[in-house]
Amino acid sequence: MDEIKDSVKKKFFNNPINEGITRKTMQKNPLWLAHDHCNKRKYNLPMKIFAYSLLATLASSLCSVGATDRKPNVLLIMADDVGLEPIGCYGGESFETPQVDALARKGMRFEHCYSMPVCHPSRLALMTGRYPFRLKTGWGDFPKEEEDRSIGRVMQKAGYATAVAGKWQMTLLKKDPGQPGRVGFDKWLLFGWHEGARFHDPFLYRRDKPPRTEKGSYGPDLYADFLSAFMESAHKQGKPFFAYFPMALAHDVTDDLKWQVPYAPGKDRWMNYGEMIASMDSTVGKLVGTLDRLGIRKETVVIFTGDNGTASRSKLRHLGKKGSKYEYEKVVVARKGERVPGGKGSLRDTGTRVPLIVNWPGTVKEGTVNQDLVDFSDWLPTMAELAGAKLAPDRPLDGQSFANSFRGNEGPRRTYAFSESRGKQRFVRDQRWKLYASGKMFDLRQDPMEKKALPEKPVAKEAQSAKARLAQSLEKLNFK
Ligand SMILES: [Ca+2]
Repeated sequence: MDEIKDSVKKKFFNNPINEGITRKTMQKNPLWLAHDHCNKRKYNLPMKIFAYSLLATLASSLCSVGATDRKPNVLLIMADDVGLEPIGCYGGESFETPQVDALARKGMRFEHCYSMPVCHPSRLALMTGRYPFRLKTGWGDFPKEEEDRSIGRVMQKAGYATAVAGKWQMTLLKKDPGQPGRVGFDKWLLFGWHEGARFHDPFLYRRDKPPRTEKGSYGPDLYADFLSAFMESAHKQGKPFFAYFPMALAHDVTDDLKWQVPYAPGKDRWMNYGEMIASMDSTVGKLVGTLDRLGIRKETVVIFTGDNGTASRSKLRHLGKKGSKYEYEKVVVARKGERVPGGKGSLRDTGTRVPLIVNWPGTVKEGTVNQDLVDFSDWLPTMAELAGAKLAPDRPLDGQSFANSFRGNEGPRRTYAFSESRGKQRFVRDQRWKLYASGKMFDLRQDPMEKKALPEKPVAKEAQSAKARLAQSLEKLNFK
C-alpha cells in the first residue's frame, strides 16, 4: 500500500500541472486528517486532496487524449461537373444551394482548389495522391500497383470502416466487379460506367451481389440512403468511418448506350442542369441530416468538392437515330453578375477551379474563407493525416496534406497547384499567376478567362519573379 502511495505521489509531484505543491506544504496543512470511507482508515486530507487532484489530472489528460487523438469520421462528397458557378456561397446566382451554403456558413470555404479538367484523371489523383501523368495509365484504367496504396486502403489500414457510393469510374465494373474492394472499400453501391442508368431505374453494383436494375428507384436517393446506413452502422460499432460519395449529380446521363435510359418520371426529357443542382444540394442535406440525427457532427469532417468544372452542355432528350442523337441544353450560369459558360474539359478556371468546403463543428472556424492552394493530389495525404495513418516512405506523393489549413494550424502550405488535360497540356499556378508547360503565362487577377498571354518576358517585376518561381516548379515535376 505504501509502495503504491509512493508511486502515486511521485507521479503527482512529477506532473507539471501540480508544480508549486510540495510535500512540505501538504504536511503543514492543518486539515491533515480526514476519514477515508473505502478503507475505514484515517487518512490526511491533503492526501485526499492530492488523490482527487490526481484523478482530475488523469481524467483531464484522458479527455484531452480523446479530443486530440480520436480519429474523426470523414464524409467526402464530390459532386460531378459542378464548378464554382452553380454554388450560392461562391457567388452563384442561377440556382439555390442552401444545404451546401450552410456547410460553408458553419465551416470553411476555400477559394483556390484545383481539379483536373475531367472526371477520370481527377479520380486518379484523388485515389493515389499523385498526378495522372505519373501513373502511365490509359483512359479508364487504374494502375494495379496503386491499389494497395490507394486512399481507401490507407483509411482501411488506419482502422476505418470504408464505403463508396455513386460514380466509380476507375474501371469497367462488368469486367472487374471486385476492384472497389481491392482499393480499400468494405462496401459499395456504384453505377456501372457506360453500363446503364445512373439516375432513374439505375443499374447498380454492390459487393457480393450480382448487378441489377433498381426499377422505380432514383439513384441519388439510393446512394445517399446506402451511405447513411453505412455511417450509422459504423457509428454503432464504435468504428471511425470514411464515407466517400462521388455523386452522380450533376453530370448528365451516360451517352454511349445503344438504348435510351429512362427520363425523369412524368417528363419527356432527362433532368436539366438546374434540376440536377437542386437534387445534388438536397442530397447533401440528406447526408448531413443523418449526421445530425446520430449526433456526430463534431466528430465528423464533412467535405464538399467538385471533380471538375461545370459542363458546357447537358443532354435533355434522345432524338432517335436520325440527325443528332441528342438534344442538349447549353449550360451558362450566372455568377457575381456575369454569365459564365461551363468550361469542363478546359484548363481554364471554368474547367479546373472547383468548390471546396470543409465543415467540422468545434474544430474548423465557422464562416471562414481560406486562400490557401489545394490541388487534387492532396486528398490522400490529407485523409491520412486525419486518420493518423503513416504513409510508406518509399512512396513519392505529389500531394500534401491541407489539414493544417482548415485546422488553423501553422505549417507548410502549397506553393503551386497543378492540373493537366488528356493531351500534354499542363499548368502550375498560384493564387494569381498561371504558367503552362508551353511557356504561356497569365495574370488571372487581370485576365481570368486567359484571353491574352503575358509577353514572353513579362514587363512587371512581380510577374517576372512569379514566372521564374513557377518555371522552377514545373521543372521539378520532371515530366517524362
Ligand atoms: Ca466530372
